[in-house]
Amino acid sequence: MTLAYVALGSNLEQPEQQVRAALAALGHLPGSALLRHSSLYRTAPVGYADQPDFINAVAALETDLPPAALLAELFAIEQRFGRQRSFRNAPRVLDLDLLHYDGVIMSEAELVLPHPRMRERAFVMVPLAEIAAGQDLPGVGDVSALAAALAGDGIERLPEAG
Ligand code: PH2
Ligand code: MG
Ligand code: MG
Repeated sequence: MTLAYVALGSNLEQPEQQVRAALAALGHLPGSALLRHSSLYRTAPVGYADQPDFINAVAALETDLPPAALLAELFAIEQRFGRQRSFRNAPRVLDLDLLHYDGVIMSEAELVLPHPRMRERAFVMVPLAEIAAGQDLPGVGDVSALAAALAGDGIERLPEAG
């Protein structure tokens, strides 16, 4: 079994519900178990600004699936949720990004691990620090320190219930 971290994001069609439903879907992946997930966060769009705020979260999975198979399962969930691909950083019903897969470092057209932009993104690192506090992830660094350096960067934690 391998520990993998997945980022969730949505900014269309009731994003909070999309993210909660996607967390449930991650819990049903074959050969995998959802170990824990962060709170949900409301975050300002990064990259392409003229779009609604996002809801973001990060999940920790334990999985038997190799990275490419896990990625294919994540794409399949995005498809089921009605993801349309138009332009880079366009608004979306659901985005599932494989952030980190144990210590695997790879750079292929379909998949780069760890996720190449995760260290700069508060909407990834702050939720990740909630579930991986104090960890030094290979290829990433000290999660809590990286998150602390970015915290407050257009992100707000949502209350637990609802
Ligand atoms: N995802 C992007 C680009 N910009 N901004 C926020 N706040 N949240 C995201 O999930 C996000 C983004 C590309 O996937
Ligand atoms: Mg993404
Ligand atoms: Mg993606």
